[in-house]
Amino acid sequence: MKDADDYTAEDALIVVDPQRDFCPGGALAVADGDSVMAPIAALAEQFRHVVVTQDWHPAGHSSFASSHPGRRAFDTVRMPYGEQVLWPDHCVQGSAGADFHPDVAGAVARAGLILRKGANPAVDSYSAFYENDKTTPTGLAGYLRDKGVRRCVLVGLAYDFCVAWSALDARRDGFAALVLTRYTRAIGMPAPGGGSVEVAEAAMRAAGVHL
Ligand code: VGL
Ligand code: ZN
Repeated sequence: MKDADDYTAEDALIVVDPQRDFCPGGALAVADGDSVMAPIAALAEQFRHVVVTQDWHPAGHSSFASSHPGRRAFDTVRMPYGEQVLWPDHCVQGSAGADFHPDVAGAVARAGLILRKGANPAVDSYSAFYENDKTTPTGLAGYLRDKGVRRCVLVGLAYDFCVAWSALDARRDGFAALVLTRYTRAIGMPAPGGGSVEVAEAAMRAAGVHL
């Protein structure tokens, strides 16, 4: 594990979606997700650059199973931009579930940028860098480059979706990427031939993400 002195001004801590809806009691709860919040807040004190992302969907978002009659949460559908998992309604703009978990407040306070994503009703956005069409940038890469950042250190929720996709896109945009798995928790969708954690980890390793 890394010591404090290992982080430099060329590192950015990217705190992915540390929101109530991804914690126990929330709409898309990740088991044990709340347990990483206070540790992330402490970790953030070691970084010059902190970015916090916030999943921020309009009501009726196309990633919600409720927007697809006859479909259920965790089904997969074909969207114009590719395969999309359908989720329970979550992180609706302005809702209590979209708020940051109170235990991560210290990291939010240190953030130079709070990046909201998933606001386009027609396209989901797991990654902090690109919408799920893998084409529409959020602007994060430019922000980080302007700050002189060369490495993204990623933590938060959920490991197998928004953290993994963000790490992959960090690599795609030319950043080194380190996921501190102790500060993440996974949704963990089972699937024949490899669940979401296995798929995400294989992709991250292939892309040169350090775990
Ligand atoms: C996430 C599913 C839907 C995440 C966000 O933060 O990993 N997962 N929206
Ligand atoms: Zn979402």
